[in-house]
Amino acid sequence: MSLSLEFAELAGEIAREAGELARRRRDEGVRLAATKSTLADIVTDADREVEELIRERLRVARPGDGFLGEESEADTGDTGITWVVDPIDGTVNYAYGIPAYSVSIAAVRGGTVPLEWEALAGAVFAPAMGELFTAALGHGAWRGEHRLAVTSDTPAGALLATGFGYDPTTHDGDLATVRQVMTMARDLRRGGSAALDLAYVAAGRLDGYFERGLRPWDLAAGALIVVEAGGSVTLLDAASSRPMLIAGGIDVHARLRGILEEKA
Ligand code: LIP
Repeated sequence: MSLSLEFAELAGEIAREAGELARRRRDEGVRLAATKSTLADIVTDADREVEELIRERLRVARPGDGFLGEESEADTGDTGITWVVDPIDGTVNYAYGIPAYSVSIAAVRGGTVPLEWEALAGAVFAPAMGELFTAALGHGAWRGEHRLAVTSDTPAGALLATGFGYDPTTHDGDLATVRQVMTMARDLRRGGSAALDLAYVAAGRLDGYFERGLRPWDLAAGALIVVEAGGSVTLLDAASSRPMLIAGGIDVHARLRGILEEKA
């Protein structure tokens, strides 16, 4: 079995186990553990517990690999492989009891600069919906046993998704971006989990997605799933503090890039 397929299988297994833990903790009641960059940027006890489980499973299965997670110390490892993990993506949804949250696990090689790395495998598991999205480099993207493909035709305009950061001072600029992008859209969705938004682009449930300010763990698995489903993913203003991620089928990605590069 190729390394990417082996990693995709491992990521999927761990994402399922971690997601079931997150779902149990949600049913038991969620406790706020702390706030981070702003009052709106929360972390729950479950975020930390789920990341600890994922980290321990990877330590046993892949000793020496690096780890870059949202809620714990980074570790560069010594194998050249790094696991990029968001234990609960869509944390605010999770805290409010909205089912659109996911566990995102990716294996990358060649450093941890988003999209400069070589993504080998990714898994996004949505516990409340019981859906596992996976991709292995060169082996396609899947929802369970179902092969995924991005959309290619948007005669009524593109169904797009986006998101907004935790810093309220960024909202005006992001809303101006939405106004610009709506010229190519039929409608807009704001799901609250970047990993799920990307998985939905890969599954053809969205035509495209754009969002400023994502962290590596928000996008690592979902970006590979989109590419392996025949789509394109680009980080505009990659060197800035709030790079713009765009994702979609080839045509939608090109149209998003045309509008957003002008704006940048
Ligand atoms: C979230 C992203 C979402 C974004 C939120 C937040 P978290 O990640 O998945 O797309 O709009 O601001 O960054 O914090 O739930 O892991």
